[in-house]
Amino acid sequence: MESALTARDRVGVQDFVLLENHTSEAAFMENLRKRFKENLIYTYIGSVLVSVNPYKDLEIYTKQHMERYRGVNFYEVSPHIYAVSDNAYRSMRTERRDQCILISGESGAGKTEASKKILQYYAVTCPASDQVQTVKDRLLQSNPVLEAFGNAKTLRNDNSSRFGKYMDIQFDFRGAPVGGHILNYLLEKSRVVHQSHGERNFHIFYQLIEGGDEDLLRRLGLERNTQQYQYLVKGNCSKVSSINDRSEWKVVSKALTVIGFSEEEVEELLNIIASVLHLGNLQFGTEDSGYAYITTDTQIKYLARLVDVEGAALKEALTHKKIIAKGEELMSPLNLEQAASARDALAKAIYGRTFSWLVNKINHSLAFKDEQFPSSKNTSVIGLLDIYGFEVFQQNSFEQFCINYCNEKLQQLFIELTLKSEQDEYESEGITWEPVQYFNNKIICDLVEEKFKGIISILDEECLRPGDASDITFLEKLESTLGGHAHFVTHKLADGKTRKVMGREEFRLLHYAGEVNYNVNGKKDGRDRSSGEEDVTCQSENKILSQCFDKEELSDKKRPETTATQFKTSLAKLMEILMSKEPSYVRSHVCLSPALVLIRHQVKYLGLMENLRVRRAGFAYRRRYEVFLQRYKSLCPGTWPNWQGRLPDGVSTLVKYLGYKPEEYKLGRTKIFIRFPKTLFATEDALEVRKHSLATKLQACWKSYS
Ligand code: AD9
Ligand code: MG
Repeated sequence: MESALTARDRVGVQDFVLLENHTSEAAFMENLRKRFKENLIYTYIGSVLVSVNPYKDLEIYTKQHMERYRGVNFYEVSPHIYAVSDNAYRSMRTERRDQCILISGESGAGKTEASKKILQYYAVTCPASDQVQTVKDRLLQSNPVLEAFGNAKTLRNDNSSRFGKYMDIQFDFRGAPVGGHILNYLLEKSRVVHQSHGERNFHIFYQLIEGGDEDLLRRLGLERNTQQYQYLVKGNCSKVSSINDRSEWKVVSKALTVIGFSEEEVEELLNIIASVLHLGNLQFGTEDSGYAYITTDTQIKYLARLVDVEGAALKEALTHKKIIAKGEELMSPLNLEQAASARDALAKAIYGRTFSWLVNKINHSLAFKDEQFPSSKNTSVIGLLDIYGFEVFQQNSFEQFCINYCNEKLQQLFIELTLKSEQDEYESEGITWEPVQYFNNKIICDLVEEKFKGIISILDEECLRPGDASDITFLEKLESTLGGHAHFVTHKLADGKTRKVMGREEFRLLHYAGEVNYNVNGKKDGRDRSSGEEDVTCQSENKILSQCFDKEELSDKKRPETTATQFKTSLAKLMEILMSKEPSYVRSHVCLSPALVLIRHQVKYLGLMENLRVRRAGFAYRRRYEVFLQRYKSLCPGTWPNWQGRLPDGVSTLVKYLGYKPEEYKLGRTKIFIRFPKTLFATEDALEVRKHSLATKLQACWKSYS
């Protein structure tokens, strides 16, 4: 039999904290490599789960695996996403505190897969009844629907999330899931009308065309050939070997029914999807006057029928712009280029708003319903955050800017909650402590979001300023305000010369995760409203569209908020939500074996080494005295049934009685700090023994050691 020592040599340690040479990056990488070679894709840093994408199906997500992690302490079993799920669940139940699980990592690292595994774990292991089963099914089925409409093939990931998602799962007092709620963040709408080479539009378009039955396609006026649609051919990549659009279509159609979409709603939803494709095929010609006219009447016919508006109104809306002159509304004609851009703007707006409608509809279906669960007034929540990962492409636009800004905010939260708060806490609790240096990316968050002088403020100003504002004036403004900032670079050098490697329409941000050049082309269009073509959608008899395009909102003369500002506000709210919960972290990595070069970079930017150093020097667990005493007082005659003296004295009496060694714990001002998880587990076990009969316990122990 292999000895424990040789086994460790082969498979590495399951917690980086246990590495002998814990501060060396080489040792860290070696441990990751060893484990990955053995298909051990999960490793801990304390309670943070580090994962490496295996890019193959491992037999580690079976029901038996789920059972193995259920109700078991973190360190008793090998690291797993189920251990994190179970731990959050148990903390929620025992401490009645809302939890969140934050999954971060680059695009393609496995965030979405991880969030699905967590949800599956709860669906299988939590208590069930008929009503709970309906909620579980709906929670699970929301995934294929949202992925169909919000994911797409990119160069980095065949199923890349093109929207951010935060999902709350609500549990009742028995720990059964009774509801859910999804918040969605900035869908990458530009993909609807344009895809880079090797990328696709959102999955749903291909699924519909490949999987929809003949009758349906006829009704929608579609051909079973993706090559026919301008919005689907830009990336020259409609077939992807890892994707079966036809079978996915079946999955999505079924999921829509499970969630509770009526036949009529599905029909209207598909009418909209088809009408986006027809819009893409609209062509314009130029009249002698220089203005655009529509040359493809069939498309107009289909469009008018599918979204239920008058063809003439649609034509007018797509070739004219509404202007107000001397208090009067006039329709001013557009030239060819303007008309094409109005068409694309309308397609993006329709798709974007339909996506929000979809999330809304799912939320209605998931909403906790009092009448179904009358005894569950007080619910607790576990939130799952699966947001687009940091990404760099050859060309990076406004959307990459938002995605990467979002990742900066999440890194900031990670720093706040793990590195900084941990060190701050030792200080405030009066625990002696060797501070660990780390890079704080707050400087980059400020660069983007600071009032008046951050990039978003400058963008707002340029977007809303009437007159000569353009992409270039925006860049100039950035240069004059931010030139010289340590994380901001443009083609201009301080001595007035220019940087050869950068285009004139670009600026570069030095993100915590790497450098990215952003193109300012079209940045100014980061507004959510287009000029007037949307008015026509208000007239639509399609129920979804008429809900999406609210007449009152569109006629509101107030300056609309820019998309960037809306995004900034929604991220700030998200941070508040996350801060109010107890977090668990999953840090996922893309794998590029065997070189692991890419991983080294990711380890660096995810701040894992700093995290490890803080963790190693610190304490695995901390509990407020009253919570600790309340939970374990029954284990010591001196503290049972009630401790009358000072809380720290009670805790001290208790832990001495339990045999804690001085190096295992420290007493702070309001909390006890426990260095090793195993100490707390031993205490938890003692509690179990007390709660259950000794015989059952012995049996369980025997099982776990045999
Ligand atoms: V993005 O930021 O949305 O572009 P994610 O979400 O981080 O990205 P995703 O979860 O979609 O990545 O994973 C990418 C692919 O890796 C999946 O489609 C799977 O093919 C593969 N993957 C990820 N995790 C696992 C896993 N635990 N086991 C097997 C996996 N394959
Ligand atoms: Mg994803």
